[in-house]
Amino acid sequence: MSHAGIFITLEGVEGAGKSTAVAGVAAWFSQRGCVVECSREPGGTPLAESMRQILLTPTAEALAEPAELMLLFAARAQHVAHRIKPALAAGKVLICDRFTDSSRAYQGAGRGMDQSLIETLATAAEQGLEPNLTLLLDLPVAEGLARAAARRGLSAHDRFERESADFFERIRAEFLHLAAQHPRFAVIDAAAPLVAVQAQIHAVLQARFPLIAALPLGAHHG
Ligand code: T5A
Repeated sequence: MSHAGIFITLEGVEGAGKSTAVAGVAAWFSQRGCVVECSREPGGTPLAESMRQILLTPTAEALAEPAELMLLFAARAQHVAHRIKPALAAGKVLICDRFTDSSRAYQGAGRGMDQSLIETLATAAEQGLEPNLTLLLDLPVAEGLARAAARRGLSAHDRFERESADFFERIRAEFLHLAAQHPRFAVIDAAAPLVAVQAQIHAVLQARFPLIAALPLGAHHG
């Protein structure tokens, strides 16, 4: 593609299947000749990945809530400036596992932090960037936590996975609230079997990107 790229984000509670879905979205675009990059938040650049370590690793010194919020946005500012914007400027499809909606849901609804502060930080970090499409993988909290636990096996919970079911219920409700407000969202029933989740995602991509959907499979275009 020679024009500005496409920015797609995936959101949802723990274990919703975002990482799994990222690969399916990437395959859909690359089979149609698009150049794709996959990334994640917090993280996505070497410095932002260092911040991810601080954010996810439980430590004796508790991370204060404002520090958590500002560190998330510091990582996001690095990611936007050094990875996402350059990829989009090069005409790529950038697919990101979580973005600012996770801060609205986890820090805003989950932790109860000031949503207007979150929007101020978002304006500073995003520099006008907005996803073209946000796939919300929605499923009951208990199911997501069970999937995440099964995948984790005997390894330790990260800082967020230690939170209560209520915390994740507030997050799920906020994601659904955001999806009802912003047309860039598409809600996917992520409780369905994997093949049905993939089919829903393909249908959304087909509807939102009809020109790309019409390209022959295996096409390469500049
Ligand atoms: N955070 C992040 C904030 O608080 N604020 C922010 O602004 C940001 C950006 C990130 C943490 O940071 C917090 C939120 C998070 O707590 P993380 O390790 O990246 O930490 O956590 P998650 O993003 O939640 O990633 P997970 O790996 O836990 O969940 P996924 O990616 O949604 O799930 P996935 O794809 O790994 O699948 C989980 C398991 O379920 C299976 C998979 O095979 C896998 O084993 N699965 C299915 N099983 C049955 N049916 C299906 N349809 C399935 N889909 C997947």
